[in-house]
Amino acid sequence: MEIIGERINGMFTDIKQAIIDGNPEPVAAWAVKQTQLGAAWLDINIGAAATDPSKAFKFLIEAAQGAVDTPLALDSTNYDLIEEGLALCKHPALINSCHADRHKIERVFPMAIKYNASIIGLAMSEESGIPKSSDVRVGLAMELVAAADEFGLPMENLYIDPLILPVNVAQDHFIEALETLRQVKLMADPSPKTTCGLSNVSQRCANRNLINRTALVLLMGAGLDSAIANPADTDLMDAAATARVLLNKEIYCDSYADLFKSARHTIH
Ligand code: THG
Repeated sequence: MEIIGERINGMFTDIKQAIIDGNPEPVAAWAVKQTQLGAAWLDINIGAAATDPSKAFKFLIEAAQGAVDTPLALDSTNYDLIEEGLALCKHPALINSCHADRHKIERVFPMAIKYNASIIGLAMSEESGIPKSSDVRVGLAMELVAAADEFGLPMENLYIDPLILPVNVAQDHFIEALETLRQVKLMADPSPKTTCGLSNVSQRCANRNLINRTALVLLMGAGLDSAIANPADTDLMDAAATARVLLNKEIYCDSYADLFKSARHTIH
């Protein structure tokens, strides 16, 4: 399980304030903390409020890279911003994300090849929006898989996101996401990796951490390889480590949970 640390996101008030103040400290602190807790990538998202998105994105990237060597997941719907970000990244990055629309695929996949980046491909499009049915989601995911072949993106550099919605407003969607993961793993050979925005599932719900970790275990059982999540949620990380043992993906030993959580990238 690769954790993409979700915490450097202008949606959180401390990061939003750091952007406003131009203060790299809170960003660097979350970069170090998430890395120490085992994050494989750090998601970088300016949130909704930035007055100068280009400046804010550059600020977050440089603040994170000043603190750690962990590769970055550039989270924006603005591809010009993503391309500026890729040019700043010291390590091969993860482009978050590309919808299954032809004009977006033609913009994003060549950019990934140029910068040796990976891509999160979303099982949605302009025409279908976020489809409810797993069949439509799988069809869109397979268009992204075909694009990887067409543009020469190694399949292990493509992460399919089945799309997770808050369970209190879209309770009927989660099982469709599970089925999408299963089908994508069955249909594509070699299969792409999979990921999702885990915390979406519990937004504006009570007992968020319990919902997040229960969802993560179910998703892992269906074929989830990675998640955008907060590695500072210790119970979540313990549940993920335990699920890996139960799914026979980890050799059992008493310290398995600690091994899973230990930092794999350098902290400056
Ligand atoms: N797929 C992909 N990328 C994504 C998402 C996805 N990026 C953004 C998001 N979804 C994943 N990241 C988050 C980060 C934070 C929260 C949810 C998802 C979150 N934030 C608090 C909230 O809204 O309640 C913020 C408030 C606070 O705690 O301060 O839950 O699906 N590819």
